Amino acid sequence: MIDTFAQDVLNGLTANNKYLSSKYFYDDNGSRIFQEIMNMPEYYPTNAEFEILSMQSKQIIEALKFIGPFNIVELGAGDGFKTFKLLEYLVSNNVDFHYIPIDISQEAIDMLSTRLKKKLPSLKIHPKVGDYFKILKENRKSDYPSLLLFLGGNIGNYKKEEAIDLLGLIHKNMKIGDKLLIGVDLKKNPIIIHNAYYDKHGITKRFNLNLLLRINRELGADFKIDDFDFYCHYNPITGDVKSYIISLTKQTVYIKTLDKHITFDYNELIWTELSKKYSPDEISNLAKASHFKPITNFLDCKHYFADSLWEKM
Ligand code: AVI
Repeated sequence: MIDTFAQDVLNGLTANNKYLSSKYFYDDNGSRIFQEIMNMPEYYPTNAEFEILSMQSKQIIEALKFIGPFNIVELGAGDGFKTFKLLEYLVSNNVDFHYIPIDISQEAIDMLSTRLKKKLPSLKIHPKVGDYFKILKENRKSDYPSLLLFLGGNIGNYKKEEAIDLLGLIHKNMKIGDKLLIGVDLKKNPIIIHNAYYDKHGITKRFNLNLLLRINRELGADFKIDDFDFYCHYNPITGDVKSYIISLTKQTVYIKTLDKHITFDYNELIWTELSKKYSPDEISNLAKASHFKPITNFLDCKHYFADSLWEKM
């Protein structure tokens, strides 16, 4: 029996057009490289979303129209860096709410809780580690309405049908009247997007090639990293940033766990990631396709990024 990672690698590398899923980027090393990406000046989503949550907390909370206490449930809370300003605003205005950060990483949740308890001692925090949907299902039983946070623009990493499936699942696990605040990267000057993903420092290249190192380590493969390169391309019409690993030579790689030889042609591509950008109209359509009612978009001053507020009807 091989595990899901091994099976997905086998399916992807034996397909006619090779692919690997970007969800496998985030091993410990990959998560560290992603932190480096978020700290690059060219990677605008981090600052843009931080600005929205820092400057428009009041407007966001007013738009919820919740009467009385409520829950804030954050999917994939991570280090909680973005959410801090929103929480700080609520605590300093004595708003009655409970914060329920969810993450798959125990380490991330522990760090977040320790930090928040220190910085916002009166915050009512109930951290959870594990499956989003199980925890959301539990949360449905709460007497209070909920604001779900799905920040960072992660929805852009899903193809249309996958995004609708995921949002549909989130919708199913919400109560009528609950709200979802979802981070979505916007279509904009293509050069800005190009520079954020095809970065001159080569950090995004390292992020992609780390996936081959992970396959070497976890599945006993013998990828020679120097024989591969990285390419990415933004299509301003569709809004798709597509990232690829390129094989620089005709070569064969052996994957021990799969007992499989994979051959690569000269310049053959492995598609690794989709980072989709949306227009405001496309955001509304995505909300409706997943059975939500779009309420409003909160944008940063440069209109690079949106935190879009939706309601479960
Ligand atoms: C996690 N996700 C929203 C990032 C993005 O922008 O698609 C991952 C990433 N890939 C390359 N740079 C950042």
